[in-house]
Amino acid sequence: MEITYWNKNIETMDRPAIEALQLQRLRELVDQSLKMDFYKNRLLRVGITSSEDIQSLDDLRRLPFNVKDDLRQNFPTGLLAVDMRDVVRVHSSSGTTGIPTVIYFSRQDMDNWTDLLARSIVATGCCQDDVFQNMMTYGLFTGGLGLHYGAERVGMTVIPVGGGNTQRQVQIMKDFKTTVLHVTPSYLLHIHSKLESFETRPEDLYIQRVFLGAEPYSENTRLKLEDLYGIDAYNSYGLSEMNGPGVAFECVYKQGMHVWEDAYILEIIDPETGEILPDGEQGEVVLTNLVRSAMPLFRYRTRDLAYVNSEPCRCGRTHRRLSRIQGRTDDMLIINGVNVFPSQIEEVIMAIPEVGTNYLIHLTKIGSLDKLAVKVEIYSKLFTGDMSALDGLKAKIKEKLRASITINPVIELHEPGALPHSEGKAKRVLDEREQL
Ligand code: DLL
Repeated sequence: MEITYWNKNIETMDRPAIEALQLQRLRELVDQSLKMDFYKNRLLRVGITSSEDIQSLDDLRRLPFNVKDDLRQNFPTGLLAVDMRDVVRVHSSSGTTGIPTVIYFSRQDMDNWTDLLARSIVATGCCQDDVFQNMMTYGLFTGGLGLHYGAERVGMTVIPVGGGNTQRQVQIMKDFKTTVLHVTPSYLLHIHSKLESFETRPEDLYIQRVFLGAEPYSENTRLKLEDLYGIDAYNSYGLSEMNGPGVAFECVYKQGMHVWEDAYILEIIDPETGEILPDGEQGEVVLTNLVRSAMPLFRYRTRDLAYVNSEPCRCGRTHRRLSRIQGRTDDMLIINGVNVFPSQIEEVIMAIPEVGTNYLIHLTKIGSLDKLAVKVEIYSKLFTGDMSALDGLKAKIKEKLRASITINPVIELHEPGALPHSEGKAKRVLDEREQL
């Protein structure tokens, strides 16, 4: 396989060089943070008074963690490290669960972020010849504009469609012979269920590669999408607090996402104790942004659960890889006392060929017992009126789920389009236990 790099020197740096660069940048970050009231108080409390206190990367663990609430409490400008006139971009989380979290970028920050995205895009084998259709929402969400700038820097032909309007998306794919898509996995699944109504077959499209991210999805969903469209799908991870996308991205080998370690320090911790876990063990992802001048942020607890693969990658990149996000510390469901991650359910149902492109996990309560219903859309050709075939399919899904999650779910089969769908991040769980 041909391997292309955006910045070969940095991407293939040996480990000691990466760590030396991280240490230098960490020390700069500490000095910069000591100039800000919020961080200064926290750092002084743990006895850090200057970058002299950071002698090795191990000293990172002396720094306190930061969490989403710290950003909220400092809304809107408490964590801004520069004059507002030096800020060239603001992004923010949607704020649907409370006060939004705001992220500021200086011109240098924008340049660094864009470069990380260009690097990510080239790692998947894309180049200037590609036509890039960006179906992520433009606006305060980082998914749209982030990749937009990165793709332009690579020199791809960028089509900034944004999310939604499925028929137009498909028409644009055909008109401009789009070769690369950026989209949430749930929306790409949904688009497939609509193709027939637009008299389009996947073979009529020119898509070769797709960047999937912004929401959790299982390996079986990736395989299903690759199969349905005949594409290569690459996992892309990031979060607004760490700029947005471009924290970690898969290379052509698709065996985990390279975390750009010249720009971020990655730690995996035990979410209960805060103890740092060795490579290979699953825990909470903690990230330090080493190159953001307008809004420094260190040891940020993401709540995402994953593990690190430090084996060398065949692509030659030396930056360690992050596994698929296995779930979030705050999305684990406790169903009649059993811990279940929605991703476990998705992993099972997406491997069943009859299951279509949408599903919903619905939780209710009957008396004191939790009831789990898994609603799945199946392909319309299966609704032939043969009830015993449908009953057989239900039983099959139920049995596979029971074997995996040890809970007996109720299975509902639906026609394509019957369940709510999203054009951005999907809401896969409807938990109505509290209200009942
Ligand atoms: O979703 C940034 C992004 C945009 C990433 C486009 C990739 C592509 P937020 O809205 O702040 O930022 O949401 C961040 O989304 O903490 C994860 O829980 C989840 N997430 C993002 N990428 C993935 C992924 C963007 N590849 C939150 N797999 C993160 C699983 C993901 N979860």
